[in-house]
Amino acid sequence: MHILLAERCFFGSSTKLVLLLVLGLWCVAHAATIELNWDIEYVDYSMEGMFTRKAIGINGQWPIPGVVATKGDTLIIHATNKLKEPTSLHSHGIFQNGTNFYDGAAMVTECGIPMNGSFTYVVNLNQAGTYWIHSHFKSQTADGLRTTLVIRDPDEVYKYDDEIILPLEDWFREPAKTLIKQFNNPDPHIRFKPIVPYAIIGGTCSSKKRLNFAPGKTYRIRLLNIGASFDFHFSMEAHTLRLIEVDGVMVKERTTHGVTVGTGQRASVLVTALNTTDNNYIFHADMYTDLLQMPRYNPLNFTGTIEYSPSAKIKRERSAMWMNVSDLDLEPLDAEPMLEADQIVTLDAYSGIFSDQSFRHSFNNVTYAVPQIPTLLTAMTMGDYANRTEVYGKQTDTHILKHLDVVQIVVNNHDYYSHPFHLHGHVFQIIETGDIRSKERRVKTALDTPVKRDTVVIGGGHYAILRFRADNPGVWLFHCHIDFHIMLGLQMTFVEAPDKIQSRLKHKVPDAYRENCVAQGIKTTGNALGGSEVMDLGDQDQLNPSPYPDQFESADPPSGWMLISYILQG
Ligand SMILES: *[C@@H]1O[C@H](CO)[C@@H](O)[C@H](O)[C@H]1NC(C)=O
Ligand SMILES: *[C@@H]1O[C@H](CO)[C@@H](O)[C@H](O)[C@H]1NC(C)=O
Ligand SMILES: *[C@@H]1O[C@H](CO)[C@@H](O)[C@H](O)[C@H]1NC(C)=O
Ligand SMILES: *[C@@H]1O[C@H](CO)[C@@H](O)[C@H](O)[C@H]1NC(C)=O
Ligand SMILES: *[C@@H]1O[C@H](CO)[C@@H](O)[C@H](O)[C@H]1NC(C)=O
Ligand SMILES: *[C@@H]1O[C@H](CO)[C@@H](O)[C@H](O)[C@H]1NC(C)=O
Ligand SMILES: *[C@@H]1O[C@H](CO)[C@@H](O)[C@H](O)[C@H]1NC(C)=O
Ligand SMILES: [Cu+2]
Repeated sequence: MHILLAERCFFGSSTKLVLLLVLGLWCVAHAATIELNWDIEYVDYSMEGMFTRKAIGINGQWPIPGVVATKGDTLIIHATNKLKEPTSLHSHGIFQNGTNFYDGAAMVTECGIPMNGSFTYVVNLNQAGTYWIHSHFKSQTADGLRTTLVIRDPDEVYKYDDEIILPLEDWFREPAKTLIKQFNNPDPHIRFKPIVPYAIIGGTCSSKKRLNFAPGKTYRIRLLNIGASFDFHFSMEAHTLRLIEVDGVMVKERTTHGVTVGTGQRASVLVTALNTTDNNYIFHADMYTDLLQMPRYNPLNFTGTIEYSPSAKIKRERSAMWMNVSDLDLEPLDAEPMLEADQIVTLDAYSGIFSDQSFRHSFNNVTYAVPQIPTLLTAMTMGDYANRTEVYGKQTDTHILKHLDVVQIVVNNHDYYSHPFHLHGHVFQIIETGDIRSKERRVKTALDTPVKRDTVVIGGGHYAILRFRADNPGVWLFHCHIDFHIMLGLQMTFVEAPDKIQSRLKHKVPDAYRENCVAQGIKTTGNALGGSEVMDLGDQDQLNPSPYPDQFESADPPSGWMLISYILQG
């Protein structure tokens, strides 16, 4: 029923309202140091008059204005936490090379900013491309603590006249905590209760969104999926897209009619405007809702306007819009050769009912639980024990990487829906993808130069083989970027070169970092439970929830579909 309500605003494009919110929202700066004061606080956000709910905003605003910088700048964010719980800020895709303690992953690389506390993040922006900033404390990203970070390159390879920053976001009526409670319920009737995702495109309701095009000009559209869970497919009627960037990695130009941007991913496309102002057209930002099991509403088709003239009529022109570009078809401009693996880490992603009677996700049957001491502080303070995985706690699912080894990650997704997997501190080469069961696969050969990304979407029942060089000592998470799946345990930890963490990073940690731990009663030394020995972890069950699966779901969609269709129709 509420789907119908939503249609008035979200599934039509008839409204004549002109809202030129786009670039006005984004603050532009060119200085070598960009210094921002961010009060992180609750804001009432009204979804175009349809419903109002609390969002986590900054300085009283939501959507949160984006940051635009130039390669080589330093971004300094003085963050003050005015929420009723801790918080943190993660710069997604930024390597934090030598500054792992500014990566913002709460209880992994820092203790989090306490209530009423503050922290200053100093982020070196020496990578050009399209990035974003979001909370890495529980599910605050889903509640809105997220914005765009664009780093322009003074020596841009591709030429264009103008730039459009187009964040694609899902949004829900319910706060994330309520949804997580639903999603980890063992009872499928509750777990699959229909929920309605809304879309916010470029900071507004898609049907009100105008991309203002001038004849003959070439635009770089920076697409960023900064939502909580769903992939978007972007396409433009009557226009051709030329894909030039994925996740900050410039690629050889590739022509397409559509591009899929999974949660956490970014893509830049060049689009040359048509030569007349006779017509306006439609762009699509269609949302894939596979994991909701509402086949009738998958995809949800959101559309907005490509506007040449406010008085022109919309001309529909459907083409091969559903085309995707496969990662395996892309080549990075830097032409880095394929890496040879030194070390292999296999991660099997399963979900199911765990022994605490809740539905959870897992890698290798371990559902992630936060340690009592941030993993980075454990690595810094445990001397030679830092070389042993036990010290980090079984449920952080820690793998230790040797400095400069090439690491191959094999990810097998045994769920029936896709997950967007993200690695902190690195980009990885995508070497191979395929179907786990049919063995149908696509492989890069040694002569190829595989594309690199920081987030890869792996389809249901599919696998991917990824490689990266461990040349960035630190503690880096690898996790699904669906906020709800992080909360349900689909996350693991790489501790990269513990000896280098101790020799290079330990002395660089700012005082305020430890003070924020002390303020929350979190110890700043010791193993995952705060002990001083490697073996005194005791009963692993102390880290809730208990890790043992009772029953796993199969890679096939469960038979709840009928039920859901019934609920929707009735
Ligand atoms: C934070 O500040 C508010 C307002 O001053 C106060 O009511 C609250 O108790 C403080 N909370 C903590 C944890 O210090
Ligand atoms: C627009 O006109 C110019 C000059 O006549 C031509 O070179 C270009 O190909 C045209 N572009 C399109 C999209 O038709
Ligand atoms: C969205 O468009 C696709 C392709 O035209 C169609 O298959 C699908 O049913 C549409 N979704 C909805 C909810 O109408
Ligand atoms: C494009 O990608 C989406 C999302 O991953 C997928 O659901 C869809 O089937 C793909 N379309 C094609 C034609 O491969
Ligand atoms: C995880 O559980 C699944 C399903 O019970 C089982 O097939 C698999 O072997 C287990 N994997 C590991 C690494 O224990
Ligand atoms: C980090 O910096 C070192 C040089 O100090 C460099 O060799 C390495 O490639 C960098 N790693 C990343 C991921 O940027
Ligand atoms: C760990 O093992 C490596 C290789 O044996 C060694 O070089 C290093 O000093 C050890 N200690 C730490 C903290 O990494
Ligand atoms: Cu996921």
